[in-house]
Amino acid sequence: MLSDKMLAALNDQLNAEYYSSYLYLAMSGHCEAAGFLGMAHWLRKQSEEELGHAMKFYRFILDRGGRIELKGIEAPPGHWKSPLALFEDVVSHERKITDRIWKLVELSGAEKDPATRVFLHWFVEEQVEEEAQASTIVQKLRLIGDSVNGLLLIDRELGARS
Ligand code: OFO
Repeated sequence: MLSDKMLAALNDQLNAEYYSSYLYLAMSGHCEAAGFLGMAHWLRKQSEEELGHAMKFYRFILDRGGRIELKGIEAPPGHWKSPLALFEDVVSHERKITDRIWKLVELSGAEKDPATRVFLHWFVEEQVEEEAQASTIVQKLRLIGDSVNGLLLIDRELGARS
């Protein structure tokens, strides 16, 4: 059985994963409207992945006998001044999520809940990968600067995400 504190924190994380999905969908729409179809594709895939993360929390809460508490999803921003600014926001968002996951791990220790701790391991690893992927894109965008050719090349590369 989940403690009340653990359950509330897991339901909060469920909401945070939905917000991540919403944020990346907003970013995808912004990129598509700006003509960066590859970036839009990459971000839509990311948005779908985040829904998968949300459902992992949903499943786990129910499997542990907890109640799902869905809350309103905050509205994400809708405009970014450049692809670089947008992907910098991806990195900083993922860092915030990493921080949240690590705090959940700490709480699972404090609440003496090894099942939640083990469940969270997948997310600890996933965050390392997500931060690394987004940081690589930011690095490339910084190198590219204002080069239109460079932007079109990276757009094509991101459009190949399966
Ligand atoms: Fe981006 O990993 Fe979930 O939120």
